[in-house]
Amino acid sequence: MADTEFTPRVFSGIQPSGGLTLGNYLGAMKRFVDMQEAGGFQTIYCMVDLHAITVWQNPSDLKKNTRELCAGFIAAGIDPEKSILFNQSQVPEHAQLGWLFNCVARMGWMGRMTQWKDKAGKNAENASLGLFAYPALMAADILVYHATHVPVGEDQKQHLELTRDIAAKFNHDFGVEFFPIAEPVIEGAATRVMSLKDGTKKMSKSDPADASRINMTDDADAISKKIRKAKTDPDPLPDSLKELDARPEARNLINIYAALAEIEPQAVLDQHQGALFGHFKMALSDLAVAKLAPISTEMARLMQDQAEIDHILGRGAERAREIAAPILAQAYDIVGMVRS
Ligand code: AQP
Repeated sequence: MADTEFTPRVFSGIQPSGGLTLGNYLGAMKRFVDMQEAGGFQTIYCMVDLHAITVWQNPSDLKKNTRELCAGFIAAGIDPEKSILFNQSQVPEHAQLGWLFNCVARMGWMGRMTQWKDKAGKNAENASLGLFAYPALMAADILVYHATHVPVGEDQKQHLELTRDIAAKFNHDFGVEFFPIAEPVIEGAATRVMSLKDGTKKMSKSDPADASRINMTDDADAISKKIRKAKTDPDPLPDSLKELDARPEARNLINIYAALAEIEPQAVLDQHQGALFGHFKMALSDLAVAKLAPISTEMARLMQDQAEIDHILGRGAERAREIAAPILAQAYDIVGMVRS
């Protein structure tokens, strides 16, 4: 079955494993909004709470972070009428298809995942089985909707390749062409936003150092202070991107500026070449505050009505199940489960 026979459908998710960061926003959420608005796709966005618990989450924080993430999606421009917006655990078909994929994926495939190696570290014996199986559940998240396009940051590229391998192996093993081979959509200047303290490390919501990231709940003062204190170097900005190859912190700030201003990184250099970082950081800080403060204000407003957020999540889950349930039923039938 050719890809074109599948309904063009976008799926992506974000873990409620902490507060939303600028990395999640620029690398994922902002592009989710673009795909919602582009038309031509049905868009499905998920708070992947089952993924979050692959490492320890305090239960009350998990609930708060899930609702805050939902508020973040809406404040950033996801319209729960245009897109389907829900949390993963309210759609049991994800975990049910995930089990089939646990039986399709191979241990060796999982063991090669860099995120597994990074997160389990030297203490793999003590890591949860869920952390190891994470990419099989991620494949189920995508394929339970027969999603054809998956917008993600660069760090998820390897997991997306594994999703394609799982779909292909399932189709091959059972002699069907049932699951689409989903396309990763990794685009823009900010596919990998780096830590403000170390330009070689990804900006991450679970980094213990708060100064390493901009949180989407940070107010104008906090955003300015973090940008002012971001690690840089004493050299002025060059006129070509090539000259930033050995200056990862400088390159990161240029990429952030470009993504926020929706221009190419080279255009940022064209505007600011010769500037010292003291000056450039002021311009970046003004831009970041102008773009992010309205989102954090709206998130705070939405968070005051928890019942409304829960209602949106519940309604989104119902709509998601309408798509997922028949696809899961067909997958179970293909595998040979009696459906009576
Ligand atoms: N720094 C980043 N730059 C660009 N994109 C990023 N994403 C995450 N960090 C960056 C993208 O955001 C989406 C959701 O990510 P996730 O929450 O599922 O998990 P993650 O990639 O592991 O993000 P974090 O912030 O690092 O979470 P923790 O600390 O809990 O592991 C994905 O599309 C991701 O690519």
